[in-house]
Amino acid sequence: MRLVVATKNRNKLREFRQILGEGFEVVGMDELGIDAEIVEDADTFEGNALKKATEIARLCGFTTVADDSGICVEALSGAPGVYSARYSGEGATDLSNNLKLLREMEGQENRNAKFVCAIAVVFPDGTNKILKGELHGVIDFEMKGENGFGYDVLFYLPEYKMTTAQLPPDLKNKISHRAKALGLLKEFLSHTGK
Ligand code: ITT
Repeated sequence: MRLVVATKNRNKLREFRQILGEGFEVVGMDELGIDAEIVEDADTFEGNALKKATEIARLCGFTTVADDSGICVEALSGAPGVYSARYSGEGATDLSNNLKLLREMEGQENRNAKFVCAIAVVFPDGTNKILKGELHGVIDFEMKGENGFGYDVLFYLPEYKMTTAQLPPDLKNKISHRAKALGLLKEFLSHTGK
């Protein structure tokens, strides 16, 4: 099945390909020559995912999926949440975001956090479905690991004694928030017949 993925994040696209595996032709916006700037102004992951998928589906006419994801930290009242990509402001990078998160967590005893992923799929007939996955962990005291992207270097999983940047990519892609949401998407698609 052909799925257009409405993302500009190459790391997400790579994880989509690894998680969905055979049976799915994952097509990025680059490959279709689409360079739309979508304003992510919803206050939920679901709202932003649906907005991205709807706009790109309208432009390309194919079944389109979008991922809106981020990290929610208990001690920070759920921040950075939907603002994860731009946590440290204009021109934010993974490094500047992680440094800001470490600063905000100084002196915090409660380091519980979760990764959240909302996946929206929009079909050519305009119908849609939203699926969600979460992964629970804690914010580490220093950055560790080379794999993954974003906040993986700070997201520690006590049961594996590693950050998600230290996990082998195939293991992250079995247990992650994105893997859970895409697992539900696969199940949904297998029943819809669209
Ligand atoms: P698109 O909107 O083009 O898909 P984006 O990077 O802007 O790309 P989001 O708005 O969904 O995507 O922001 C998600 C941010 O949350 C991302 O930039 C990372 O900082 C973080 N994030 C999401 N999934 C993650 C993961 O699996 N590991 C680490 N950080 C993650």
